[in-house]
Amino acid sequence: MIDPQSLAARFPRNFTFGVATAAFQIEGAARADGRKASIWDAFCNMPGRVHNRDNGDVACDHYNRLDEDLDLIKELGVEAYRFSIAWPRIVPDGTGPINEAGLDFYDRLVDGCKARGIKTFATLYHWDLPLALMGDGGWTSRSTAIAFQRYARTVMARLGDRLDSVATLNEPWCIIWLSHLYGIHAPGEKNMEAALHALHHLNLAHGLAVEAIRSEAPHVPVGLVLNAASVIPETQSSADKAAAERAHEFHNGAFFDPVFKGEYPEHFLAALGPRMPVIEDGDLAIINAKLDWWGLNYYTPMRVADDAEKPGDFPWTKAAPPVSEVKTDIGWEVFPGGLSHVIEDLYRRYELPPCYITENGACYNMEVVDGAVDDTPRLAYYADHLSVVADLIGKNYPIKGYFAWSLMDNFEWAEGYRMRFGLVHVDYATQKRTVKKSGLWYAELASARDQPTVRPAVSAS
Ligand code: IFM
Repeated sequence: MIDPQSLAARFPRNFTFGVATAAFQIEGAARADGRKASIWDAFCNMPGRVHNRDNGDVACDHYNRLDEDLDLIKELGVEAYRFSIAWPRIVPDGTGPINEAGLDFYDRLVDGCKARGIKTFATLYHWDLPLALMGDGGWTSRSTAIAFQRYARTVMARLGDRLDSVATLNEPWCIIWLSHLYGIHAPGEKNMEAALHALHHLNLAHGLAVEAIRSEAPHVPVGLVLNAASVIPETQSSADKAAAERAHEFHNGAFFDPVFKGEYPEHFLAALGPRMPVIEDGDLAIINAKLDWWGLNYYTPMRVADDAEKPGDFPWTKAAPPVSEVKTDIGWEVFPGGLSHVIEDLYRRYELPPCYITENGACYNMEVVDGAVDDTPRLAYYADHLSVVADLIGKNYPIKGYFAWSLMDNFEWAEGYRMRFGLVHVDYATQKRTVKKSGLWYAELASARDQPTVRPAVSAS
């Protein structure tokens, strides 16, 4: 087992270690205090969409266990908590009346963090679009971007004085391709036109939200969290390398290029531009607003090969087999080298601000045995990926912090509750939390920089 103390010693003293969650995945209380349905509530109700027809009605009951869970974060010894704010709690219909009770909950969350000395990293959108907005087409409609700007302004006016950081969106790739083209996430659309419309309106929503954040709370550093693909060609053939470039444009460039260069990628635009919505004058300047930071969510590489028959739409690639035999319980290849690959590649392609690793972690489904959870493979995953982060910092990449995904087991979207990513085990029948072996290890790591010789006072349950 990698010694957490010596790993911690490889990070600068001002490096932030944190844990991350998202509202729909943990809060539950789906109908409490004025919250209305999101697209995920509806998706969960549709047969065949979510494993076991699991839903977010109760989840980890975090809404009702807020203080207990904030105590848990404190016990883990981390400096920061990355959470998301549920739009359907704040503006239940997406537009129209503001729900004060929803804001009150996040007031308590933020104050609770502050009282415990935990920094607050809020994300405004982690996929729970108010269902009412689907009446206008959801993200395919420009009006959703306008509604998001108003929601962002509302949140920042109320919480901005106590946030240490804010992200507009979590993982645009999932919101667009996974949800509007591959049909796996809500709203379950499988249509390129829909995806391309949603793409531009989501990018615009990001830019409009940056404007709103800066006008309401100019002191709060603002960023965007991207699950950039670590695109690796199967071979070094020119066909596979060209395929990897196309894959980069499609999976990364569609988001990075407008945000960091103010344009859509060349080949992407040539192939798909005619099916995009009208890009109004000024849109790209809004989207291209300078950011204070960006977040990378990394789990596994994307290996691609050329698809010589060029079926269907750009980018005409096919999946290449994994190189490592090691996989997590969700079937994702474990390859820490993909993390350094994607960071090095993206800093070569773009002028990027400082970075936080806003998510990294592993799915292993070990259960509690005699009051403990032995999830050694998760611990090894963390140690190996954190070691890569330390190497990157050693090479002067500006990585400022790392958030483990996730604080606790939670609703893993289309996989329901069967896939577990937590440092803390959740027994969904009793809501009992049990810190796993990986959680105890992460607590030692996070606490090590402040008190190099003192072990954190955290127990397994
Ligand atoms: O659980 C998700 C999270 O909501 C977004 N990033 C990836 C995680 C694991 O799939």
